[in-house]
Amino acid sequence: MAHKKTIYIFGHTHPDTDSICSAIVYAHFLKERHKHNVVPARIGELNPETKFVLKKWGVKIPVLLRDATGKNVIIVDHNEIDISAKNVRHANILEIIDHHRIGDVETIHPIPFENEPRGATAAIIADRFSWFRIPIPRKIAGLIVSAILSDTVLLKSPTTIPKDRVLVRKLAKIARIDIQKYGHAMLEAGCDVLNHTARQLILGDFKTYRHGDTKVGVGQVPVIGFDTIMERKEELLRALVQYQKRNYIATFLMVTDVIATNTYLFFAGDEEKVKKLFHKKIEKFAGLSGGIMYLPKVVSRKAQIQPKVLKLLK
Ligand SMILES: [Mn+2]
Repeated sequence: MAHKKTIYIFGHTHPDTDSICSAIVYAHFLKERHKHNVVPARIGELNPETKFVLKKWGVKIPVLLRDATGKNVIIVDHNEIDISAKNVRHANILEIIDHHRIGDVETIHPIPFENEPRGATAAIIADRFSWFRIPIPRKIAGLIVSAILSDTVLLKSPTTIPKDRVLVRKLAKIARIDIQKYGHAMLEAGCDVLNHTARQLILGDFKTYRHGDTKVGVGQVPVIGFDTIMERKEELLRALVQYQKRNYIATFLMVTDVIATNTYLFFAGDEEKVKKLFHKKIEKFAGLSGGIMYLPKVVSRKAQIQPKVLKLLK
């Protein structure tokens, strides 16, 4: 048999659990479909939550893809150049599976491009196992459940659809885990605020949205209880204001209590414009632009923050 060129499967930069698990799970699926030249990859360092997940299920950390030039690739969990691999424009994109808004990845040839508003990309991939009647082993079930619970914050995010809930219940049985117990342990592993600088907390899970030359950025830090992190609120806001100076019209940081599902939204940028988007009281600090707003029942960047923030780009 002729040697086939390796196909790298990867999610977005600052990879989260869905990006990493989707790559691993889809590689497993393709191998079951007799495509053996696929390799799950990542384009950044793992966060503590994802490390917990891979350890729990005994799965190797995907290889780091530093540059996509000339590579055959499958893109999961994103379809925007800005958050994709270095030189993805010069890669040969074979397929895209995603649950985010349609972005700006372009291809020369038509390719399979599946985009569905689901709780996680891993949920879309899980459906394929059913269509092709490919059994889902315990480990793969564990990874899919982890990805969905992570992206939907234990199924509480408004991005969760009924199909996702059914899927998680089914797969949790195969994985032999209690959804709540496992989910809490996983989120807790991701809430490591003590060992990070303010800048690391802001950039650990940070997304940039662009329209021409203007850009806004939104980071998110998951916490369990606000006490520890809010002791550092002024330090966090200062770092956010500093980061805005990199030509962002505004930068945001969601500090989200993943159990209580409430968010403190930090922002740096035009206060009047931000005020109009959220209509909330703003806490200010002497000598610091920007401020902090409390947003009860807000957990999802994609569903609850991004649509508002994107208005700043128009
Ligand atoms: Mn995702």
